[in-house]
Amino acid sequence: MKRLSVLLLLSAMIPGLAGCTPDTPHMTLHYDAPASFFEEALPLGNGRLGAMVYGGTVDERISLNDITLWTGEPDRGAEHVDMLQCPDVTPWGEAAAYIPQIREALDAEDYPLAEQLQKHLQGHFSESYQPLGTLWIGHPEGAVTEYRRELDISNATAMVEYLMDGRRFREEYFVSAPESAIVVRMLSESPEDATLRLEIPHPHTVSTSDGRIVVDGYTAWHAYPGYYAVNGEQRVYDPQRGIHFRTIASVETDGKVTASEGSLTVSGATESVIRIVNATSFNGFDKDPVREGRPYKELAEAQAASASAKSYHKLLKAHIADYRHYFDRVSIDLGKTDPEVKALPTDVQLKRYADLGEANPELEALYFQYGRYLLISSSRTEGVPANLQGLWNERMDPPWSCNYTVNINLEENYWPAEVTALPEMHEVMLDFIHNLSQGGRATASNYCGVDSGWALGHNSDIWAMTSPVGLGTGDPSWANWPLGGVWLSTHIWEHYLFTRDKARLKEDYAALKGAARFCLGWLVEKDGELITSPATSPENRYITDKGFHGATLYGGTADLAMIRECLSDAAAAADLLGDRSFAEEAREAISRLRPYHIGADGHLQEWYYDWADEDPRHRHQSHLFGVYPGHSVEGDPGLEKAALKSLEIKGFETTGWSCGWRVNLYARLGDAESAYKMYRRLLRYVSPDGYTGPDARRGGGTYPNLLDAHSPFQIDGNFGGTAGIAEMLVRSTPISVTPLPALPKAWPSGSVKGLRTRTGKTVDLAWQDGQITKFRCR
Ligand code: FUC
Repeated sequence: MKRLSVLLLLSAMIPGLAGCTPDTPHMTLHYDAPASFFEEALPLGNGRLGAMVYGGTVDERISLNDITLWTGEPDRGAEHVDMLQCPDVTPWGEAAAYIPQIREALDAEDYPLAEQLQKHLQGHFSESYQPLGTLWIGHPEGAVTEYRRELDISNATAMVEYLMDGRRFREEYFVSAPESAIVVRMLSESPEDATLRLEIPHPHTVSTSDGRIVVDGYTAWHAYPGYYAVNGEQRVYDPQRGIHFRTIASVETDGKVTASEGSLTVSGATESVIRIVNATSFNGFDKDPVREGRPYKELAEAQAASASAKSYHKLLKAHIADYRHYFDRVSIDLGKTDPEVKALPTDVQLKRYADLGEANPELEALYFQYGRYLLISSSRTEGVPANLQGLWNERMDPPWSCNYTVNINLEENYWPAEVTALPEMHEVMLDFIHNLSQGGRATASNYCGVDSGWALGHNSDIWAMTSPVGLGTGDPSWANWPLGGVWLSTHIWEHYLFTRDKARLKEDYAALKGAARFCLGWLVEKDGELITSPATSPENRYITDKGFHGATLYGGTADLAMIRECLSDAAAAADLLGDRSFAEEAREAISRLRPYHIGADGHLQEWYYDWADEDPRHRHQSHLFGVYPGHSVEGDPGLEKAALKSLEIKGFETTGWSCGWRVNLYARLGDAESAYKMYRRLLRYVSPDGYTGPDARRGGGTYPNLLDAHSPFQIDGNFGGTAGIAEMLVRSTPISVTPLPALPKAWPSGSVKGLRTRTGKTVDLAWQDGQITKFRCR
């Protein structure tokens, strides 16, 4: 490799990597110090591989992920339950027998008994998403000045630049989708040394030679969630089971590379390029990753060979072109930020935004586009959607197993997908729904006694597990909720409306119809109306008029809202695809569903009776499903007013994803100022979890790296926030488009291009002093 000494000139030649000035057209997150915590590091990803860049000057840390690296094996339903040998679990095949008993208890208004019996309808927990490891790069020590760390979301590249004892260093990073590789380039003005080491937290072997580190490892074949261990065991390993992987890190340099045990030393280099590839044996949700696994070693070798055959610039050019193909579809301008404020590091801007209530429309627009960036970066692997943390996780025992939580979180991840023109990313989730609909048949039958269609509880994993969780000891408020498939399936019709892709709808129709069939089998009649029994309203608890605090009831509003939506989507799809009798059957059921009720406080009633809430400000608000993401409240002024009242009771203090949801709810209800207030609340600065200084700020909001703080980190709030801005700017139904339905005073003038609508059309829009100056539907 030729020596490069004119470092700055070189970086200025590379689009997207040039030093950033306040006027740069690129959207960047930028910082004046390395990250000490995960919540300060910068996420990069190609939809399968992920990297978190810390930008350290002495010890550079890059956390690595592969979205297909999970614990576990294909979900085996019945066998799984028996295998666990948990004393509290009802044996497979016997759970549904409890349903008539629960219904009886509910008919007799014996809520404590119904609550207790619900525990018989609980199966195993999901498996856990795993980190791949960490690449450590050791650099010489010295005094650091002029430090800058940056993530350019217009190009999906990161860079770090600084002077070390007056010598300039620069590192550039990206994760290429066309090449399936993480690429790091290290540049220095004078010849320098560096050491490279891969730290892998799984059982593994490592070999080093010819400028390469090769790791072969495997994950646990089973893991229990952090809040549940059997015999103190969290993970169970067996070299003959579980997902296997090979990671290869190779270095190309103008210096010299020497290999020693597990590490590589580069000496006397001004330019080195590191390429990291990884392949796993995961071969689909229903394939044993050992016996039927992908040839991961060969795949990794082929990827390494392909990436090594291309120059850095070629790799970079292909990466940027690939990324911009998606990212450039939408542009937004919400107004200009004071250039002095914009020049401040992103974390400082975020703090001032919260503390001073400062106007910062460019930060608001950056957060919007960041959600799109994150979705493109984490959702491009067939059948493996973005999980609770997208794909960025460093922990072996991550919060909530970093799984798919379906009583809001997974769906919220995909709210921005269609409206911000990323339908390809959404298709990854639609493939996952298809997988769920397979095992979900046994779940519907075993846990719900419904022998048509499919059902899913509130958790899933890469194995598309569908059983309700809890192992017989879970609290029914979260463990007992079989409507995951019903909610998820509404994404199928949304995708059709936005894309008008009838061929894709045909592929997905069986899953949508299966979810609707489950609804028809699960509904029961009470006083001439169709309701669910038992029901829960995700994670909320009521207080009955007799003072009982519980979660199990009949006729919960959330269930009925989701069922209404699913049935009406299925009926519309059936019409389109000529399945007339099913359309009729679904519509007949809709006409008999118990309608919404308005409570004595003027709020949209969550429970069958107008009971009090145990926690009236609870983060979940599933009874408002019909407002957003559903469509059954829109256009009914009485219900809209009641929904607003419910939101008023809930207030503005809540977790990250809940803030994101409420932005959308307020926007859909046309309350622009509350939507904006909620958006600002979502962007409230939260300290990294590990930071313990006296000024630490906790709660829901946004971390320094603009990732969403539930807290802990959960990516759903980012996606909810992005969808929320879109919802404030354009509202659509299958036959109408409303520009600026919830424009706040804070954005008097601006423009947005490329938002998509349920009419199948794309919208470009500009406004000045609150008045629309341009509106184009194309
Ligand atoms: C649901 C939420 C929690 C969290 C978890 C992953 O259970 O109630 O707040 O988001 O999912």
